[in-house]
Amino acid sequence: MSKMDVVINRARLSLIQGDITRQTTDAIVNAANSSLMGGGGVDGAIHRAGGPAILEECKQIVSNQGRLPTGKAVITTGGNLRAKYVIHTVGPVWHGGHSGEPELVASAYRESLKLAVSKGIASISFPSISTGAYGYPVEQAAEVALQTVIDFLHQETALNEVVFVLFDGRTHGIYGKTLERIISKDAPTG
Ligand code: AR6
Repeated sequence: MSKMDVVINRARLSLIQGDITRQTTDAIVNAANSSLMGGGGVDGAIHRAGGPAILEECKQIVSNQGRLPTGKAVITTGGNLRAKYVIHTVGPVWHGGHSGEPELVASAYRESLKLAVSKGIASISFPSISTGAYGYPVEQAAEVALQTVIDFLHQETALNEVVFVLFDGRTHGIYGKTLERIISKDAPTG
């Protein structure tokens, strides 16, 4: 199964395996770090594909408001990307799960979604925040990520599409199983 689609309230929620820099949603989300100066993983890929305009805007943001705290989000142009905007957020580093990691990763998704809605963005793609260099176990991150997006879509109807773009097959598989479990649990019975 390479693509999974469900409808949540007014929006479509999809899981695909792929490269987020190639997505055509209005915005893509970057799993950045607080410096906003780029890095490895998806952050490196987005800056490479999007070109220098993104880093220029990130520098401006940091000079105006300082480093971006974990769980917060800011927006820049998409530069050369097909997406018009990049929303940069910072997930938590995994320290075993008792240092507020679930709340912080939920906040990273929620703040990104709120910022998108405030900018009139209708479609958005997310990577699996924190599960690469930051070491968050994928099973636990998938649960929080999907539940946070689903809860948001139940309350907010301005978005019409949310896509999770999972880079590797293992991560894609875990998100798929997790979404199936959440959907079947939420389904009306009787
Ligand atoms: N498209 C989609 N997902 C990707 C891509 C891509 N092109 N490339 C990697 N991934 P990570 P984090 C996946 O490490 O854990 C950076 O250096 C990757 O396989 O990018 O939040 C930042 O500057 C994994 O599943 O982000 C920070 O310092 C997921 O994206 C730090 O890493 C997240 O992995 C942030 O760490």
